[in-house]
Amino acid sequence: MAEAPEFGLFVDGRWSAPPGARRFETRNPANGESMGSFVSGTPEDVRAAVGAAAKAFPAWRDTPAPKRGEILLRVAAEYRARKEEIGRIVSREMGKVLSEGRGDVQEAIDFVEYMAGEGRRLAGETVPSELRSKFCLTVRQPKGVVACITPWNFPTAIPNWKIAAALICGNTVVFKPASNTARCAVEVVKAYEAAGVPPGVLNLVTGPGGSVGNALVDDPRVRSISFTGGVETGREVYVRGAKRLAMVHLELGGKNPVLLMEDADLTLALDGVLFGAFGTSGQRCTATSRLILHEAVYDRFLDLLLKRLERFPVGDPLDPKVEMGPVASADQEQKILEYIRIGRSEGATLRTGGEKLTGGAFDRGYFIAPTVFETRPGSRLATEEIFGPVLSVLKVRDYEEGVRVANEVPYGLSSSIYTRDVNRAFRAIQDLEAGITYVNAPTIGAEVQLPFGGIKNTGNGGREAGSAAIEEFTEIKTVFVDFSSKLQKAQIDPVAP
Ligand code: UN1
Repeated sequence: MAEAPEFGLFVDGRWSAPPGARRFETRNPANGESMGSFVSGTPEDVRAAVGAAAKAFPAWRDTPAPKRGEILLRVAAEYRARKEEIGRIVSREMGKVLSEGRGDVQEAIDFVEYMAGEGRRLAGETVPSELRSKFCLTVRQPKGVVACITPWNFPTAIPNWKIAAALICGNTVVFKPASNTARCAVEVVKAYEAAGVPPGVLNLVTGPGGSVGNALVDDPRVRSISFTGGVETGREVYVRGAKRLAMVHLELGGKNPVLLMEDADLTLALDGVLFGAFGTSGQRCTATSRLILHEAVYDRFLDLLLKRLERFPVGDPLDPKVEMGPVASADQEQKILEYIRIGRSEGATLRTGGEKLTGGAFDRGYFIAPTVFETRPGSRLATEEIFGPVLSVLKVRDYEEGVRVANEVPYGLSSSIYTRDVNRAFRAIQDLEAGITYVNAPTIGAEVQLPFGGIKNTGNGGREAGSAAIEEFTEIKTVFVDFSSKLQKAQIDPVAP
């Protein structure tokens, strides 16, 4: 087998590998192919990267935002020119099918372009004063050095949601990607390098959460941390950050329902549920992991779903006929198989799948059959995040029960209702406890120009993407300009009409 290409850390505008550095490899989850060898960063590497980011901050902050935007447009052009190449790397390293690999890169392009435009907005407010000859306004200022800690499931899109937003606002960044998509992270950063981002403005440190992640979160020079990942790690990041009063933005899990009512267009819903549940092998925070089915269409829809799954091509993600690739890693595979065992042991009815796929090419990767269980509200299968191709189906009598079941989980990211009743659709928009609600569309597929995030255990109240990203990465400064040439006392001076 060819030697794995070696990649370094990117600190202060240079790729380098500390002499004698420990290394790790990433591998294609479909066949074990090596995707590269990466530096297992240390707390010392983190200190160097934060130092470079801190040094670069004043000049980047003072670069006019529209000029920062021009650099982002060049980043987007790089991704555009290399979309096919990087899309294939995404599919090979993470396992999503190629159309989705390309989509991942497209989402990065969309967001970077959107943020480039923000360079000409970054709006504050102007409001009246209670005194004469006094002007009140707000301006947005960058926070300083920010840490972007990202997951493997959208290995080019999510890093860019954070990095491009942080940079347009004038922050400098230390980027710590999930280890099993380190190669994608290198490609993410290369585009910024090629676009001429000044040294130190964006730094990449690969390596484990225990050393790199914790050192970043604990570094007093890092003002703000943006983290997407699992709830347990998110909670730890929040607590560590809280100890030194850092800002922490969290995007965590989901257990997203499709509420399918008796008047829904079943053909439309069928495509939506299949894509929502089994797209990206169910490894999206937004994946449809619960199908809440009205009893009047329960049997009919379940039959349609199972029939489609009889010929649902699973295999090599680069094969255009394949609809679902492997899951991303051995750990993922174990965790998903464990949930399948839990489902069986708590008495859920397995309708299809429920096993690792074996034989032939399957033996070289982590393939799990698309799995459907009939489950009960409150069961572990129906309430805990699995992050895999496992759909829980729940039967309900009416809309009210459907909403109760939809809301019974500790998460609140995405949600969906299929109905032709416009009144009910609007009620669902009010009733579903989630940061995102789709009407007649699955729970996945958010667009970058709108805020993204959730309630309950999905996060800690913030949103990313859209205009919300600007909130995440700026401080507001309130400014009072008194041009009366005398001391005026707010709340005290009488002002005659
Ligand atoms: C995620 O799974 O963390 O809405 C992000 C979607 C994608 C982003 C998902 N645009 O499904």
